[in-house]
Amino acid sequence: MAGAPVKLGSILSFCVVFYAIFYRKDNFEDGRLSPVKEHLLYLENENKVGSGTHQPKVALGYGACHDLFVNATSLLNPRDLKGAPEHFNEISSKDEFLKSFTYFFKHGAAAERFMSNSALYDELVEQSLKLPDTRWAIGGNAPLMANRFHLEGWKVLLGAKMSKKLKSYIPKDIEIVGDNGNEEVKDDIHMILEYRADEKFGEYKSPRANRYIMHNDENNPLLTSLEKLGEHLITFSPNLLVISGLQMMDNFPFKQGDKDLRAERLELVKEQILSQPVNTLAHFEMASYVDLELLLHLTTKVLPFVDSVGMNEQELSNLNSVLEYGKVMVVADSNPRVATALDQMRKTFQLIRQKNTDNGSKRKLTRIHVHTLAYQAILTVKGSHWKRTKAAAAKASLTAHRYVCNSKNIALDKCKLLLDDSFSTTTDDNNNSRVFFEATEPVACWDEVLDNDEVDICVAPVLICTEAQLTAGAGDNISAAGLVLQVEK
Ligand SMILES: *[C@@H]1O[C@H](CO)[C@@H](O)[C@H](O)[C@H]1NC(C)=O
Ligand SMILES: *[C@@H]1O[C@H](CO)[C@@H](O)[C@H](O)[C@H]1NC(C)=O
Ligand SMILES: *[C@@H]1O[C@H](CO)[C@@H](O)[C@H](O)[C@H]1NC(C)=O
Ligand SMILES: CC(=O)N[C@H]1CO[C@H](CO)[C@@H](O)[C@@H]1O
Repeated sequence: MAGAPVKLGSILSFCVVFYAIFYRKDNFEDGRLSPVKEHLLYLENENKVGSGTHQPKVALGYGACHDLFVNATSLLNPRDLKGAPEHFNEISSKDEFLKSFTYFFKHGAAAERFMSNSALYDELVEQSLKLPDTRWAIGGNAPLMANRFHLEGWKVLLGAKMSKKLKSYIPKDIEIVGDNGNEEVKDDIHMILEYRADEKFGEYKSPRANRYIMHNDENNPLLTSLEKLGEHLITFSPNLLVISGLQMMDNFPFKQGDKDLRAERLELVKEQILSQPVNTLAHFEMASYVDLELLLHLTTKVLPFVDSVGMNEQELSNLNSVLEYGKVMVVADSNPRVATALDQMRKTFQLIRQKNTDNGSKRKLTRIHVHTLAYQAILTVKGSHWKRTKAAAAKASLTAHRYVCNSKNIALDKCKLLLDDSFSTTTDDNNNSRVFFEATEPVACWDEVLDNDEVDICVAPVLICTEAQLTAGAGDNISAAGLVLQVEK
């Protein structure tokens, strides 16, 4: 659950590098950059929340991990590869590990795999620690989002079982619940095996920079902090509950005979959401899932019961595909047209709304946030609890830039816009509705009727950072930044 790698990391890093190379030259010629920046900042400044007595409260689950960033080609020796690269759902031996790694390396594709062989896993961690460039960081969607809410002045409750050491990465004001206080906790470690574009591994060459993530989690797949979080929710009484980290259950060997532990745990997630009064808004943070059974569980146990969903373009295509066709979509267009993403958002909205009805849910989906390299799109139902959609889209956009450039200031010579001067709002050939993108009014918002409700859709361009410093954790920062302005205490 390396936060980012799971999320938009890989695609983003590739694209950012790509655009950095190809679009540097005409940066300065884009007269839109300066007014776009000024107006996005204006929207952000005009809409501050989370100070003084108006401090809103957020509770986040589940889990945390210690990310170990490792140079993949330094750790592994291509001569150990016996046979052709191959893909496995889970890894149990060094042989499989090398084949699996090489398979994704030669495609430059992001992957996240569970390693069932703990002894081998520990050995690899030990070897990694001997390499000079290996570094630690805190990982997991819940802690990364928690930090962002805290930074924005919220009161934060985090459900995660973590060691004292890992807790030291989290600001003191954030209340962490998950263990019973005196137990010795062993953190789940995620190995983030990084490689650059054009690196060589034996006879193979990576077409682009990416990372292969491996985990051997014990706590995260079981959502071990769920019960403790539940106890604290009663008195904490959050304005917003964020459900994330469920992708750690992907491909985890849960079944023992007829018993399906995963379905049981997810049933408890559902109950946790239902235990909250309806004026506590519930948000589900999507992630990169490949296990169809798990995805189908999400469509019956989580999605019908939340008010909001956040995701990147890959996750949107996958979710849409699962809801519409019952099929996983492993890779999608990494830079979709606005019209395509909006159509998928509409479809996803309607399909989840149908589930709200079928399952007699007290909550209805009223918000979808999709973040892509080029733009942020937020759909909210008018008259729902979600406020300031326009400013939220602007803030998410600024956060995307700041995160990737690793700088609070936005330098125009490091910015690039990918949106054209206008875009279609739908791919429907019979409908030529277009939105004109004005540099002095960069966040375009309009109304539509969907599922008999009036919705407000806002699209903000991203000032894409052309000099990428960081990509890990971007999705978590962006999603949290979008939520920050939308909840009224
Ligand atoms: C890994 O190490 C090799 C050899 O030092 C270097 O060329 C490569 O750039 C490193 N890769 C990453 C992702 O740091
Ligand atoms: C939700 O609705 C679907 C389809 O009608 C049904 O199969 C499923 O059992 C329901 N789940 C719950 C938790 O009510
Ligand atoms: C065209 O699409 C927009 C959504 O972008 C919708 O609001 C509008 O009703 C559509 N018009 C027609 C004629 O279908
Ligand atoms: C640029 C940016 O917004 N980065 C923030 C992402 O979130 C972490 C907290 O998780 C902050 O420390 C970063 O400053």
